Amino acid sequence: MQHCDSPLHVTGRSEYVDDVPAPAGMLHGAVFGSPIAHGKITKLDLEAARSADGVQGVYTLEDIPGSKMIGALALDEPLLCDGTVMYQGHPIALIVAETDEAAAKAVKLCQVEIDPLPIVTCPREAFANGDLLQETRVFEKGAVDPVWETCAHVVEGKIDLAGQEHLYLETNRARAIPKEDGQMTVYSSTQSPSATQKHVAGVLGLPMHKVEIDVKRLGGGFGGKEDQATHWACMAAIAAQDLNKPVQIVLNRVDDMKMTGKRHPYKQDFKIGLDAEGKILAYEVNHFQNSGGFMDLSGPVLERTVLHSTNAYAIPNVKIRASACRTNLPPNTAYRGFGGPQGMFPLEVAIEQAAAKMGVAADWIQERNLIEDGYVFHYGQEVEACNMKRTWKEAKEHFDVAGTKARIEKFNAENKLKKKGFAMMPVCFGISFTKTFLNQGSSLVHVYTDGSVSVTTGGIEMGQGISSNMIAIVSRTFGISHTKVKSNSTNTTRIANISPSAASATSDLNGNATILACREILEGMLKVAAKEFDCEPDAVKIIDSIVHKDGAPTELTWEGLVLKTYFSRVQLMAHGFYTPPDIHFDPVKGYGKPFHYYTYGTCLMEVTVDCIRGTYTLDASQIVHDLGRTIIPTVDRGQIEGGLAQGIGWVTLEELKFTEEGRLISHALSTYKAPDAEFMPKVMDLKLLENVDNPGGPLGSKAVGEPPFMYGIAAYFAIRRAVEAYRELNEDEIYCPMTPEQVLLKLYPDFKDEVSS
Ligand code: LUZ
Ligand code: MOS
Repeated sequence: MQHCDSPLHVTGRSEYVDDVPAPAGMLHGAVFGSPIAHGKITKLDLEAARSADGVQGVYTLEDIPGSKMIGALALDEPLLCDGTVMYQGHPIALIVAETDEAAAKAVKLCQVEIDPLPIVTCPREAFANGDLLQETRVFEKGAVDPVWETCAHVVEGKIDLAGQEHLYLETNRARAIPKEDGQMTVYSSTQSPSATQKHVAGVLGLPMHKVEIDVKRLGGGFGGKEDQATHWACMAAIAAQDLNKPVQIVLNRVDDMKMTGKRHPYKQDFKIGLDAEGKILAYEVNHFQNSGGFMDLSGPVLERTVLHSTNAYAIPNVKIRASACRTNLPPNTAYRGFGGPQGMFPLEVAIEQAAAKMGVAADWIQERNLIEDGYVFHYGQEVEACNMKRTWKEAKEHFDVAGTKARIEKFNAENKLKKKGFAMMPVCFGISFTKTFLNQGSSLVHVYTDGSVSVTTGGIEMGQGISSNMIAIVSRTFGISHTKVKSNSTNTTRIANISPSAASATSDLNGNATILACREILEGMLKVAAKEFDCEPDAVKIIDSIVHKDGAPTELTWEGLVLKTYFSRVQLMAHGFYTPPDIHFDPVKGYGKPFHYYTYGTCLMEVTVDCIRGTYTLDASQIVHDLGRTIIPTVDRGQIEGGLAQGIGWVTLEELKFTEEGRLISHALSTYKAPDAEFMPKVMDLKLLENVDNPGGPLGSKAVGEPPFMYGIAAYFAIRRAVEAYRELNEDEIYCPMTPEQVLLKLYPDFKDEVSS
């Protein structure tokens, strides 16, 4: 089986929010955002916009009939600005007009005067001002302070880690359609239909049962629509309710980039201590998260940063401090990895610098410190069924790391103006929402009398292939062809209280729920068959749509049995509910067993740097990954390659640049460069770990969405090492991403002085 949407995607027939023909009289919304990053509004003049051609409605905070506040954790964010603008692009007013051109024109007529307040874009500065979104958290295991003096090597440093734009192909959008009796249906490009439902109901002053959210599919989410699709759905619904007409909001690319939050940039201080044999004895890191103007998901993102700060390494003494610093940037949010990548990066820098000091290869230190069964993380969870060392060892052997290293050494000795670099990246990523209550999934399976089957779950199809996985799970659980199964849109009327499609857990949670629903139906069907054959139900099995008795095929088909079941008045639909049984986490103490299990893998990366131009090519990525038993191999491969691409983008080309005034200057595809097919490694090898199982995942599978993102970090160090083969580096602060411009400045540091003077 393959990703079942592929034929639709490549022929342009897959439907997104605004592909469905517009209902009669549909209006279009556009948003007026703040021109500056911080200040108090002294005068807002919307009269010119209100009387512009085609304009039907203008809305500010006062016009919201119900709750004016939204927010994932606390209702801390006014849906429209409450008089204090917190970032550039902060939505101040919604304009609704007959066409989107008219709405966009009217936005330009909005006038605002703002008394500026000091703009803070650096999290260290916000921290120094005491401007935090939550109290600074400290996590400790053992004690680092007494250990430093016992270490043979101690290294300290500072990091400036940039954020990342989600760059989903489909920008944020929603279509709200008023229905009879004050009801509202919203078609939204959201990863969190129930959160959207809750907030739409809240701002409209309606009970949740009067609001229906329907999501066919997303053109990408990557976390950017876990919490921040809500705003546009709420705005469209407010206007739709007021005007009693359908209203659609589709953000253009520039507005989407300016108005929505991104991966959190961090500033970090680290200190690492090792013994003479390369064992890490102590690690201390201080994370200053650049949270942006409101909380959004910053707290949980920071929590995952803390949990993954030691990545795949066993370290006896750990101290982690983490602060969510309020700045005048858009509220930063979930992004594939959810703070995990930012947790792992500084430890890799620390290992890199320790290796330089010790005169050894970084992977020599990495290898000596990998986790294994029995290791207890700083948050209390013990590692079981650990495949970390296995993936590392297989990567080294299968892809001949020794040979690669020798080849690179020879190349670098023979070439003056081209240098190669090589890096390894181990990844251990915890699977489950760290907010334990979110770990629940639901599924509704219908078997129709012709034998066709439909499945609806809480999972959102955002290109990742959740629909295909659900179809595969139904088909395998029933023993029928996947062509008999269809997956439906995600809809809050059919499934209640849906957790976001996030945390890599969508297939696990909804897939296990789907298995339970199918089993319930199957149980009834097999009883009907057993009665027919006069045998026990366990003697009956469906294989390839044929009913088997005692292992031998009968005349009875799936379709035949479905009809018999129907005529026997036995149920052919069921709802399944699943939650992983064994997880618990005390968020105050930061202690427990937050993860149902871990996924493991190792990535190798080889690059070549052009030492005249500062440009680089990625020669090869080689990955050994633990997928458990993959459900659909091509779907999982797509996730691994896509995650790798996005991770590589984060540490190489994608430079999210804000000015000191908080103005995003990489706010379009002309200034923000993401990897393309051409840029990706020339060789991309993937080896799946064999003979592995995962009792925690549906059909023995493992979650795959986020872990491969962090393989991309290898590209950063491979490029760095290639540069170091040309010239010794001397930096006060490590900056990421490693753009070609950065490489050029590293290759020719005097040139930098010339430029700045
Ligand atoms: N979203 C969330 C996530 O709300 N909680 C999580 O723990 C998480 N982890 C990864 C990605 N999204
Ligand atoms: Mo996410 S970062 O929406 O799994």
